[in-house]
Amino acid sequence: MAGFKERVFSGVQPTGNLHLGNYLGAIKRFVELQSGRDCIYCVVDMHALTAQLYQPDLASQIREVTAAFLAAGIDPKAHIVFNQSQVSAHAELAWIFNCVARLGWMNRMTQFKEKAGKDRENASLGLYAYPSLMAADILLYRATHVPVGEDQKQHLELTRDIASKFNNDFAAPIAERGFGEGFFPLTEPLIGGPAARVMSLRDGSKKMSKSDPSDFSRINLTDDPDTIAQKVRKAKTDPEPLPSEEAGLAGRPEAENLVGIYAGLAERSKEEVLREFGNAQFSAFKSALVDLSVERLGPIGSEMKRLQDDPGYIEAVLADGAARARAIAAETMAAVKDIVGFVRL
Ligand code: AQP
Repeated sequence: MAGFKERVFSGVQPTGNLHLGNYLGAIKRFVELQSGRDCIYCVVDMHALTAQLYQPDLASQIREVTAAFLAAGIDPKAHIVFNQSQVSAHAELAWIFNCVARLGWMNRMTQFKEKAGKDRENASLGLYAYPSLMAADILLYRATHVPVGEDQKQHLELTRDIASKFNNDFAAPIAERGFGEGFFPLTEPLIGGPAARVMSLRDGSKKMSKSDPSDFSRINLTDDPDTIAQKVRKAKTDPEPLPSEEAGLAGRPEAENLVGIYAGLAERSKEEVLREFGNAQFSAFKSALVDLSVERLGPIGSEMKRLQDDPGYIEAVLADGAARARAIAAETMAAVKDIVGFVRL
């Protein structure tokens, strides 16, 4: 974005069961974006409270996501890795954004509707305000790009709406302070690739998700090779062989999902995968998918376990990242408070 320093920000919730969807849709892409860019990757532990208030294993889940970042190849010296609750400015900016965001905008958020389900009256205010905190996470660092899975697209649109309203409503004090282009960037989502939306292995119409009660619906990053093999072999399919072109995947969500997973792991397009496996039976394709999954995920899972056995190291990484994140956040918040008109003493 013109006028703004290119900066990448993204986060993952420490809600347990990190899975292949989190890896292909987000973490793998975090790793790829590191070269030549300034990246900030956050374990969004304050968001995790919206899933379940008391999580006895929250601290170890925070360490698990950090370990996944590092094991996948994020360099915590060249970039910033930290957990959200260590930088209180996330909550401060979120409050201001709660006053910027309109109820009409929030009421359109489909993730809230899905997660609140039928018992909406009993959902927490935090779950409802989740997208406003997410906008604060991103804009606190005036990030220009956010790699996310497809499920987060609407939240990124809301982030742009919040930035735009803030820039417009406070146009005069923003201009007075020399932020000609607006104070916040209109952040661009980076969504794409063959695995931007990985589906459940048990039901091709449902997203692969940490909270699915069936462990067979997902491949966890810490699954051992035998478990990965069992889950892939049991994955739901249909009776037809694979088509040789992408158009042939229409109306076959389970086949499309497995081909997308293979393509994401192999760093190839679905078209290329089908050129190799077109007309193959699922049994043969699944064997190849098991081999590829074990080859790509095995080293990440074992490195995660090794790192998790050294909580002191993980916490040192988080402490260093938080100190560097706090310094950027403090600059943004000082300017925001001046723009809004708070008295800073
Ligand atoms: N199935 C998926 N396919 C592709 N990307 C995905 N992501 C999540 N699921 C898929 C991406 O992973 C990043 C981190 O997600 P998150 O943990 O912050 O939140 P989430 O989207 O709510 O993840 P889950 O696994 O689905 O958890 P629950 O079950 O709690 O809802 C994001 O970039 C997300 O897009």
